[in-house]
Order: sequence, then C-alpha cells, then structure tokens
Amino acid sequence: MSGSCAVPLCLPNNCRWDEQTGEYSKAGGERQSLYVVEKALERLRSIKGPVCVVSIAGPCRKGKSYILSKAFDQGEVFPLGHFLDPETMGIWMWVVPEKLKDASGQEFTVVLLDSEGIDAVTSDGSDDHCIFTLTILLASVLIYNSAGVPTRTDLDGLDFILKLSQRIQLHSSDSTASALQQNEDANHFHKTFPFFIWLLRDVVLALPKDCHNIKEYFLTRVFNSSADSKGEVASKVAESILNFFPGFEAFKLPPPSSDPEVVLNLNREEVQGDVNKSFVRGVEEFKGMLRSKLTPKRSFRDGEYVTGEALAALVNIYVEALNTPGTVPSVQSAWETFVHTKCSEAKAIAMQIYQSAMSSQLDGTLPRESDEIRQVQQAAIEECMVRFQTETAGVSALSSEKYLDELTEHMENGLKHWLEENNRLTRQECHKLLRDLKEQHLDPILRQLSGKDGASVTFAQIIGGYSAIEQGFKTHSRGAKDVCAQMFYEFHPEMQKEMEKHMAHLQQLKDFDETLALEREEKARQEQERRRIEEENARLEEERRTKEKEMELLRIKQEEDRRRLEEQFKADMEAQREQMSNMMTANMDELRKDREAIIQQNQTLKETMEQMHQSMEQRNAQMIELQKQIIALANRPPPPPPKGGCVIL
Ligand SMILES: Nc1nc2c(ncn2[C@@H]2O[C@H](COP(=O)(O)OP(=O)(O)OP(=O)(O)O)[C@@H](O)[C@H]2O)c(=O)[nH]1
Ligand SMILES: [Mg+2]
Repeated sequence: MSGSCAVPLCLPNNCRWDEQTGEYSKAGGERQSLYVVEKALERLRSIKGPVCVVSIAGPCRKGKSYILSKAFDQGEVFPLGHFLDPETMGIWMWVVPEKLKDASGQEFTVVLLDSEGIDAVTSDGSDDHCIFTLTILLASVLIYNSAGVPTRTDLDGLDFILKLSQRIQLHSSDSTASALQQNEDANHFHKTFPFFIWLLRDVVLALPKDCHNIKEYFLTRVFNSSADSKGEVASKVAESILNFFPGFEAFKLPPPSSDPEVVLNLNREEVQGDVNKSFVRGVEEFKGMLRSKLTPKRSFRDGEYVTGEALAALVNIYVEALNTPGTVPSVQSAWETFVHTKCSEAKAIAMQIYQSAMSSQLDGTLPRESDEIRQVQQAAIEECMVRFQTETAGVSALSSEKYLDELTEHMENGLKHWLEENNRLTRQECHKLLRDLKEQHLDPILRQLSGKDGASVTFAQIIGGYSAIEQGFKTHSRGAKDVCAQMFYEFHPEMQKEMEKHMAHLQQLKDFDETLALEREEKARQEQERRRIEEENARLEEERRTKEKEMELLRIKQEEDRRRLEEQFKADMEAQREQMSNMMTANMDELRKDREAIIQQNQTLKETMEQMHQSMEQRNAQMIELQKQIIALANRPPPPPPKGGCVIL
C-alpha cells in the first residue's frame, strides 16, 4: 500500500495485516494477546528527535478515526467504518509529515495513534483493556471521544480508568506491588501520563446558564461529588481523571449533519457542502485547542525526552509486559531498559568507529613516533564522541555518563595497546639497525686493532666509528623516540663488552681518552632520560585532552538537560496550578491538598541539578590532579649521573 495510509502499530493475535498489499483482515479465533507490527516500528525509528503522541480512545463507532486525521488535516489516513461492526482493531499509527515546534522552539514530530473502540472487546464479556492501557502509556495527549454529554452515572462505565492504578506501575518494583505502593504510584502518574481531552460528539443540548463552557460543566456537574452522595465509582473515576492525568480539557462538537447519507460519507468531497457549518467551525476550534496542548512526550526521567526510536522500544517493552500474565508494565523499568539498550548500542557503535579509525590510519605503518599515534587517537576520539552524542540525543548526561566513561576507558586502553605495539616494533627495528651500524662502522676498526697493523689505529678512529653509529642511528632509526633513546643507551654495555676484549691494545693507543668515552655514554643516558620524561609528559597531556573532550561532551549535554529541565519544571508548575484549580471547581478538596503536598516535596529539579553539579566537580578535580602531575614532571630535578665502574665507550 502507498505511504499515505496509517499502518497498524499493534494488533490482536486474531488480526492479520499484509505489509505488501496493506490488507487487513480478522482471522478469527480467540483474542489472547497483542503483537507489534515491525513496519510501524521502522517508521518510528526513522523519526529523528522528540515525538508528541496524540492518541484517541473511546467507545466504538463514534467518529474517532475521522476526527483524528481531520484534526491534523491528514486526509483519510485512518480507514473509517461505515458498518455497525467496529472498524479499527488494535492501534493504528500515522506520522504527521510536517514537524511542529513547542513554545521553547523545540522541534517535534506528531505521531497519531488511532485505537479500537474501548467496548470492541468488552462487548463480548471479557475485561481486556490492554489497548487502552497501552494507549495511555504511549500518549502525550489523549483524546477521549464519546457521544453526547455524559451524566454522572455514565462515569460508572469508565471504571477502566480507575483500574489503571492496578494496570500500570510507575516505579519499578516486583510485580506483586502492595496496594499502598500502587496508591503511591498513582499519585505520581501525572508526571508521565498524557494530557486528557474529553471530546463529546453530536452534542445538541445547550449548556446550563451558569456554565461558560463544557469544561466548566464537566467540573461542576459531572465530576462534582457534592452532586450526589451515592456514586462511589463515579467519584473515583472523576478523581482518577484529575489525579492521574496532568491536565484536563473538554470540548464538544455538534452533529455533522442530520442527513444519515452525509454522516456516513463525511470524508467524501461531494458531501462537504452539506456538512453543518457549526460542525466545520467546531472542528477548526478543536484543532486550535489541540495544537496548544502539543508538546514533546515526557519520559519517566525529567529532562529526557522520548524520540521516535525510544517510542518504538517502549512499544515492544510494554506489549511484552501486557502479554505476560501477572505482569504489569512499569514506566520506570521500560524507560531504564530503553536508556540502557540505547547507551550500550551507542557505546558499541562508537567503539567500532574508534577501532576502524585507528586501524585504517595505523595498520602497517608502525613503528612511528608516538605523537603521531596520539594525533590519530585524538581524531578517532573526536569522531566517535560526535557519534556517541548523536546516538544518545535525548538521554541526559547523568544517564549516559557511565557509558561515556566506559567508552573513554576503552579508547585509552586502545591507545595503550597501539603504543605498546609501536614500542615493541621500535625495539625490534632499533636492535637490528644498531647491529648493522656497528658491523659497518666499528667492527672493521676493531678487527684492524687486533690485527697485524693494529698500531696504526688511533683512538680518534674508534670514536669516529662510534660517532658514525650515533649519526646513522639518528638518521635511520624509526619509532617511539624514548624507546630509540633507550635502545641507543642500552647498546653501550654491549659495545663495552666488545671493547674490553681489546683493552690491552686500546691502552697502548697514544690518544686513548677514557673521559671522552665516559662523556659519550653519559650523553646517551641523558638523552634517554629526556625522552622518557617527554614521553611521560605527552602521555599525561593526552590523558588530559581525552578527559577534556569527555567533559566537553558532558557539558554540552548538561546544558541541554538544564534547559529542558527548567522548561519542563515551568510547564509542570503551570499544569499543576491549572489542575488544582480544576480539582477545586470539582469540589475535590482532599485531592487538591494531596497534590499540593506532592508539589511541596517535588525536589526533582533541584536534585538533578545537584547531581549534575557533583559529577562535574569530580571531573574537575581529576583534571586539576592531572595538571598537577604535568607540572610536577616538568619541574622534576635532573637525574643523578650513573654510579659504576670504568666505561670505555
Ligand atoms: N454521528 C456522527 N457520525 C460521525 C461523526 N464523525 C464521523 N462520523 C461517522 O461515523 C462513522 C464511523 O466513523 P469512524 O471514524 O470510523 O468511527 P470510529 O469511532 O473510529 O469507529 P471504530 O473504529 O469502529 O470504533 C463513519 O461513517 C463516519 O462518517 C460525528 O461527529 N457524528
Ligand atoms: Mg476507528
């Protein structure tokens, strides 16, 4: 089917959907579980950045599919049913192509979820509210669509809202959470639950005089417990709506037409002229109100937003929980599972990038100067940190820090490995070079010294041979400079052994000068020490640079987190105030007081900021320590000259 139609996100096991033809059929058999459609997940994963999920739920055959696509001018993306049987089964998804921005300028993608009628399954006597539960878990805005204005007694039929407290867990704890825990959780649902909009269709009756709008009517008549004393379930349902959801709005639409032909074909071009003007106006007003409620979907953790990819992961996790008897989906553990998976994946991808960047630059090129290897390392770090950052967009610094530390450690170990390999190859090559140079420049003189014309050899000639080795080594040695210097220094005892064999002859030479030889060796020793310190310095410097990169990335993330947290906090406060005023109007004073107490305890923003601050302080301390080590190394006094016996060369 073309890309202009919704795809099922999740279907009951007795429904089939053909990806190729887009055909959907009811296969029969008992409904036992739900399954997720991969095609829809693919679409979700392709959404970059945050999503806002607008879901619609409510009784069957009440124009849900129609209004959802109409509210976003999306044409007929959700198929409408024109028969008495329920049309939509499971949850169908459409991604609005045009991106929107919230008040702070944050861009987001709107995902529409059209769900089956709430009574589609319950009509056969079962108590399956999995689809409704899933809709709540996934939505940022929930449109509850029903016909006519409900009375207080109608609220009794909405006990599935009440039951959400048993069907959803906010915090992860074992599946047999106590009633007390459930209650405690339910008091915090509003932090992740969607904004609740009650949309009433085919409303013909006028509002009572003392009600300015349908929302006021709801709060003062339908939700108000003082209206009657016996409606226990109704009271609880009303309280749950205001308590579980972060905001409440109500909206009414008149009937589209009195002509059944027009109503049935509401989507057809040819009947548009016959649609009631008041309905068309109402739909336009509804669109405006709905838009004002659209914000990126909040995750369990403040400051982290739900991306298309995150939503795809959550769908899988929630559906699996809903399909497992005795398991209740947990918002916290689902989010933590996603964050863990995402960060682990990002780390693995970054590690792969690091490995191939290093190998492509270094394989077959060793031995070479350690600084060159460090430059390659820095470029590789740069590349993989950028990738790690893009992969973990939306995940806070606090959540990704651990994985970033592991990644940094991996790269530091990687560098260690490359440097060690480089040292080994440097040693191997220097060893051979020194042997060749000695053979070429010193051995012929020594042979001459012990030969028949040994008397013609001068000590200056021997020193010349040494200088030729030194020069040749300087010109041709490759690899880590400290290792080269060390190899050259370590070559002296070997030469000394050789010299000792010729001691008798040497001492007879007119210009034999022991101090000159000693000076040569001391020079080599100092050179070795200098290179060693340089190397140590470069190592610390490299460590500092890497830590600085890591800190820079975390700082960028934290800055983002701080901005988002502050915005969320502001929006939260506003929503809380509004909802408390709703509670007051609905005469739910107890509930309002409870909420007030929760707000008082709400320390999240402060705590998160504090944690962020602490982690940065720790990293700063590490940097200061590194800096101290670098300074101490630079100011280290020169090493004492070696003690020991007579050195000839
Ligand atoms: N009376 C009335 N009919 C409507 C309205 N909006 C759409 N319809 C018609 O109602 C019928 C069902 O519309 P759908 O949008 O498929 O309703 P639904 O709630 O999605 O139905 P299910 O998916 O089967 O639960 C169609 O013939 C629509 O043209 C409305 O506001 N009032
Ligand atoms: Mg429908």
